[in-house]
Amino acid sequence: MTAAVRRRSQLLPSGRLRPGAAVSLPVDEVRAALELMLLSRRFDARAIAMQRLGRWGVHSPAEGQEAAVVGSCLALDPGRDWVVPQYRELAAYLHQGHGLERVVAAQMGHPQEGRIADEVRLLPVQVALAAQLPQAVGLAWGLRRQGQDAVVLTYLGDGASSEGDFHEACNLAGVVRAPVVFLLQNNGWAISTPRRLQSAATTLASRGPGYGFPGVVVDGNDLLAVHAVTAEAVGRARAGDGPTLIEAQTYRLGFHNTTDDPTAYTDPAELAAARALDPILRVRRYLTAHGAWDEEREAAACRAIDDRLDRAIARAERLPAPGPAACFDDVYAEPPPRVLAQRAHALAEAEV
Ligand SMILES: Cc1ncc(C[n+]2csc(CCOP(=O)(O)OP(=O)(O)O)c2C)c(N)n1
Ligand SMILES: [Mg+2]
Repeated sequence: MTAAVRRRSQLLPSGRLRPGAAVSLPVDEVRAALELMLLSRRFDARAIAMQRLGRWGVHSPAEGQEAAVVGSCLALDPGRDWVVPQYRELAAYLHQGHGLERVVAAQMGHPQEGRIADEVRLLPVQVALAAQLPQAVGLAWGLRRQGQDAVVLTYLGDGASSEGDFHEACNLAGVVRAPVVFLLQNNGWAISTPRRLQSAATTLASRGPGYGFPGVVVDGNDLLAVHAVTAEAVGRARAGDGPTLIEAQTYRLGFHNTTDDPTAYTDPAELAAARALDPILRVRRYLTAHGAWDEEREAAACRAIDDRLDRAIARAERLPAPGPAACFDDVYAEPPPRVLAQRAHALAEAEV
């Protein structure tokens, strides 16, 4: 095991299947996947519009990366497996059973809504880059030691793969053969730092074999290929064969987040080329060719999504305004004295 394996695309940009491709998702599941991809895309558009109105917190869109997120999370059994996210994986939170209305309300100023229900196998968003990865490995190892056959799918970016935590997590995962799948979304950028300045490694997946487990490069804009590769990695992990590092090569079509202006550092020609490879176009073409999608279905799906978003926003607006203590609560099971002191201070200030 010396180099990363490169997987051939299954779903070509034209929407045609590569001859001989072994498709792991039936058409009706691909249709459900497209609906989830559309939900992610429309959620992004709404979040950005709301942020510009001052009604929403900072948002990091997944635009362009929907196949990488949806294709991978659909390989999990949400009643058994866990997701440990970075911060751009809305579709995976929803697949695990975390409610859209909770995500919306948390972003609209209700931090207590960000709490994940005990029965949902999902850890919270992690903004401290790569800090989720040792936790994902610990979770996976612990589940295995408890005799569970659960798998942990954890997400990271190309930028996060330069952090020490990534390497420590991979090292331990390899040694203990933790049932974990590292899904590295290489979207070309870590804010304004391009991939070529991130690492001299030929591929980011090539680090896997260095830690004693497979590294796989996959077309991250190909829903079917991402799903097939992740399903295989999940199967290996479940069978006790240890971790896999998957590098889904995709492209960030939007900005890093709502505080960013990528026109200052991106090349419009590169962006236009990436737009032509939009993963949603590809799945739409595939389903249309199979008679499973048309303009009417698309319009109905978009209406249903917009209704869900409208309802979630209206619900968030009806919630009572959170008190000053809300951002301290639900962070620690047992808050340390420093946090308790800050909380008391915030409450005292609010009374003045
Ligand atoms: C430890 C740490 N260092 C720096 C930052 C600031 N920061 C936030 S996002 C980001 C880029 C992350 O890039 P990548 O991992 O590729 O994820 P992407 O945003 O592209 O999805 C940086 C440097 C941070 N959040 N945490
Ligand atoms: Mg990135």
